[in-house]
Amino acid sequence: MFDSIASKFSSIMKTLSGKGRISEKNVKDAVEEIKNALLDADVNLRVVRRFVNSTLDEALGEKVLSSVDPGQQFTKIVYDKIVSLLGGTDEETALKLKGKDTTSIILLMGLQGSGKTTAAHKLAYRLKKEGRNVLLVAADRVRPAAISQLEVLAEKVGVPVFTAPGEKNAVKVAEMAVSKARHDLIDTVIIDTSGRMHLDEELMNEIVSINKAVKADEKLFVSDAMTGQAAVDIAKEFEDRVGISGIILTKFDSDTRGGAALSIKSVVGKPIKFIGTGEKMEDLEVFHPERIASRILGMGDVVSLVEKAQEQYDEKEAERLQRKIEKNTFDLGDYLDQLEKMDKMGSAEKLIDMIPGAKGAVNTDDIDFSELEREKAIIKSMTRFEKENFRIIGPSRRKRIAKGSGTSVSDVNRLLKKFEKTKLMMKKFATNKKFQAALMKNMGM
Ligand SMILES: Nc1nc2c(ncn2[C@@H]2O[C@H](COP(=O)(O)OP(=O)(O)O)[C@@H](O)[C@H]2O)c(=O)[nH]1
Ligand SMILES: [Mg+2]
Repeated sequence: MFDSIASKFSSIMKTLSGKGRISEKNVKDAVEEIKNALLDADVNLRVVRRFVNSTLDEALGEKVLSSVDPGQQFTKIVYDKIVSLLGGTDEETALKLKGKDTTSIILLMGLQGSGKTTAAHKLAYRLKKEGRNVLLVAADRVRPAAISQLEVLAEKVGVPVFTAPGEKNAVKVAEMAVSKARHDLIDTVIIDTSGRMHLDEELMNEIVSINKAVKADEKLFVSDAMTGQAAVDIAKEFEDRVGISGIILTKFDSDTRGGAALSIKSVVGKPIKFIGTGEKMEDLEVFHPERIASRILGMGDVVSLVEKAQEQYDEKEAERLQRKIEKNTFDLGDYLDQLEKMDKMGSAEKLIDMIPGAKGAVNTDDIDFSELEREKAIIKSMTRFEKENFRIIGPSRRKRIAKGSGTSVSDVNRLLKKFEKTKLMMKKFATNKKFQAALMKNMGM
């Protein structure tokens, strides 16, 4: 998502950056291009108008035109606008659940196929990891297969599911589940409900009744990002009828233009709390407007990247690695470790999206995965001493390593050259903090 709008925004920002002076006309032209980019991304027309007018107002003010680096100032303004367009503060996006000594209830609602059942098990997985005691409730009594779908997913996560076989009435199912949860001292109940293909009265009434019966702490509207502006209208309808506390935007991993994500907060007035980025239980991320905004502006998503990487390592190892990078003792053995972890960290594509400057510059089609396999084989053919001291690997060692790994001397040469370069880069970005500070500075913060 956002690929096309991101490439447009990056090029708009580039035309203004680095200029010592920019004229009123420069600003107006840039804003006009921004307007077109937003419209192309299928952003709500009224939202676009508001965005454009307020950007123009600020950008034409004294502060920008007469500043030392007007391009940077302009970027900062646009960045802030996108952040507020996308959504709220961390506090607004956090789930509002009660303490673990009582039972909190999360109600999921939305159209059929929007990803409710998938989101239910993803939320269960996340909350279980946070130490909560979760019960999933199959309150979709319309689709015959819905109950077993939730059962299968719940089993994957390892949480119980309340199915109430034979009960047709969703409100009753929800009520029974909640009283069972209270009795069993379960602290979190996630209710998966039914959806229709279109909005209809019956569906609305059912949700209203369920909510009346259970008084949910979180009423999350699950919305398919691929639905575009229609998703925004439907969300508004649910907000008016039931009242929602937040939005889960699913299928963020699809290549839609991003219009729904950029409009829904302004139109509905409720924050996006999570995004679904795949079909598996771990593919649910907390929504961070700042990160998406910097992704759209081509600044990359350094913070997400660092977090994602760190999730995979236990903290100790991360610290060890950090120290090695700081002390410049990162060796080929460590490099091999990283290569082997890459599979765990998700697709290379997801990662590249988040590296500043890499978007557009690196095409995942260009990544030669067989090359990475070759590199692993080469390093595995080295002695420990060689791994720790790559500079001692002279011609005869190279020959031996190539033979041992079934590669050629030029493959070995290439790896060593690349490793040397990597070490240089690491030296530059010695710590994440410094890296982040550099980025902030770059953005004029
Ligand atoms: N790629 C992707 N697929 C998703 C995501 N969320 C749900 N899906 C898929 O969308 C389809 C409908 O999801 P489901 O949870 O059954 O929708 P429901 O009818 O609202 O309960 C399923 O095939 C899911 O695997 C997501 O974030 N990314
Ligand atoms: Mg479902």
